[in-house]
Amino acid sequence: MSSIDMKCINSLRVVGAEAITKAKSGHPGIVLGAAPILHTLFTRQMRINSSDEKWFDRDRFILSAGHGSTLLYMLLHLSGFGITMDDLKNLRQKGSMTPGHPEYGHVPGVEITTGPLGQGIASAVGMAIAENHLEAVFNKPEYSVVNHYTYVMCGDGDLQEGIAMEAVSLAGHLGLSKLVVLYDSNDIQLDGEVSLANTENTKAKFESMGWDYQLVADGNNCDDINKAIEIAKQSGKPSIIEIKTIIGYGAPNSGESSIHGKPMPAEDIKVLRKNLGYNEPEFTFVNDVVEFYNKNVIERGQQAEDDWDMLLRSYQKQYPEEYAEFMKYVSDDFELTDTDGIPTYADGSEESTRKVMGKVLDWISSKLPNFMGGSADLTASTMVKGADGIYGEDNPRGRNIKFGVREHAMAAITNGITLHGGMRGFCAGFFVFSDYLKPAVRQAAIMNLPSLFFFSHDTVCVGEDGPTHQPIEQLLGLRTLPNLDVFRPADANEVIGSYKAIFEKESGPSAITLARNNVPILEETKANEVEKGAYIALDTMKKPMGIIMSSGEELHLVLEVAKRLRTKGIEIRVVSVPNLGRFLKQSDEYIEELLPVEVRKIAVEASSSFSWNKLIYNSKYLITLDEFGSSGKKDDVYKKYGFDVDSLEERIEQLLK
Ligand SMILES: Cc1ncc(C[n+]2csc(CCOP(=O)(O)OP(=O)(O)O)c2C)c(N)n1
Ligand SMILES: [Mg+2]
Repeated sequence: MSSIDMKCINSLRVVGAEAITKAKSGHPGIVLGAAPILHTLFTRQMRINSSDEKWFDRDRFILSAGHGSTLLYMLLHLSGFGITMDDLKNLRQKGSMTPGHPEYGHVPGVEITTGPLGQGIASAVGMAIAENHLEAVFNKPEYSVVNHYTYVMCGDGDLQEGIAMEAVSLAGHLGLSKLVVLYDSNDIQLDGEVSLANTENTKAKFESMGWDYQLVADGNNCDDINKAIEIAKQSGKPSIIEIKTIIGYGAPNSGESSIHGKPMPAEDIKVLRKNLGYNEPEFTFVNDVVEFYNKNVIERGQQAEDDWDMLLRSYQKQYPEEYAEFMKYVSDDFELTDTDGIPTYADGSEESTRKVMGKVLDWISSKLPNFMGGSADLTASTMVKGADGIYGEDNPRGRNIKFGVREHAMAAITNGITLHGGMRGFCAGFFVFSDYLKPAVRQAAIMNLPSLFFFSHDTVCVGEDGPTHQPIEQLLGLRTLPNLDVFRPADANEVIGSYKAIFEKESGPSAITLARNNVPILEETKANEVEKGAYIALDTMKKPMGIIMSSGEELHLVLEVAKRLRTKGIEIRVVSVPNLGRFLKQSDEYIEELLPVEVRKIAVEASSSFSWNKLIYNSKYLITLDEFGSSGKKDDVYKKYGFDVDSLEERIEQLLK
């Protein structure tokens, strides 16, 4: 290892510590400890090109330990991504280019928003799946047009997370050989020694899950780190390299948890400089360092892309059709414009929304070759699967991912597939277990990713499985997530309306909740109105005596009630609300048109009442469900909570008196 490596690493350490101290906030421990790891990765391995940030065949780097953001920002600064020294001086400040944790879409060169431990490594598995799949679809002998690695740096905390283990287990099963995890193993975490909470054998654990494991005993030795990465790249399995580092290396309290997340006092930075033998001015990367990165990251990366461009040009000549298709993937140039072959339903036919959705998804897969996903061991229930067979080592062109019962990793992997570029991920599970994966849905919402999440069995009328399987507050939970588009279609027409609304928008994640039971296709529902979130499904001749809002399966009950009450002279308007969030964003005029202020409103939904508080302030008019369900036949369960036509009729009649 050369002295220039040492100089680069020490300047990353000192400038990082200075930036954190200036910000009075941040995590110096990982910056000082792991600087050699990322210096090695960036200067000797990463194929990235800051003048073409989104170069399709770049290596992907995921800082799963998002609290190491300062280190990443410095590397991106030196690698030409447009982050300036002023940005580093503005670390963690309002509106800065250098926010507390890496933010996708905000900081150039950041591949994924991280911070919630475990999410990064799980999404990296999704990126590696996308890479591997695209390799299989497009590469030809002599033409590896898709050929990049997914590198992760994680810490002890990441690997303690359940989501990480779910993802690691699946990655081992899938044999994702181009996934390389660099484990910053410093035996310290926020509260103290890792041994306070862990006694496990990392090597045995990973090897038993189908990974290659290597140990680098001296985390300050770039040559050793690099050698291990070279070996990992050759391996036919995913690889973890456990690199022993010292948290806060060079600081007076190095090796202690107190350096994890507290800015260093000015005196400590003096000691750090002394310990490292570092005398350069404050906030400065000297010319040698800048030139080293110019040559070893920027120029090397430019050359790598130039070489790839040459390869692609001859691929274009040799395989013009594949090239044209590849370019469609690269620019995500797929649109669901025609409706040829879309499932249609005859009047009066019956089908559950989950089955309709399953068929519509199969149809979407037939139209969009880059649509990839699956279910968490519930394909037979959710009806959600990808096309072209099960994805795996023997069928990498398959687009159906068998996630196993790993909901949390499933959603993060879905985000990774989408983040990779060229692909769009989707996944599915039981609605009640959406809580198992919600943090990853939140990540999709924060990143504005167009990931798709499907949830079947969306009310207590799943019946016999009982309260553990009956969602109550889940719909509210999803509706409260900013930037998540939540659909709850009532029948086939609204399922079609939902997918259209999703594919017509620019970006952002969507969730669709679907019902288990067969329902008729209604003449009152309108696919084209779904995009507005709500519309009048059944109106009155004269001014309505009441308005009932409902969604999903309950809409069917409400329409029945309205028709019965009409025979008694009680005229009710029924408003279908397949997407409450969208409806609340409509103009005042539209909301007033559907819900005139002077008319009594009632909401009927077998789910938490809190969803409706923005439209109805008096809980008397909320026919909802705020207790756990119970096991029994679906009709009996529905009746128990008043969600049968007779009970609803009686209650609504009472309320409108
Ligand atoms: C899901 C989640 N839980 C808790 C935290 C808060 N947190 C951030 S870093 C950290 C300690 C992690 O330890 P380690 O990965 O070993 O990092 P090191 O102290 O070595 O830098 C914790 C608890 C978080 N960011 N995400
Ligand atoms: Mg640690």
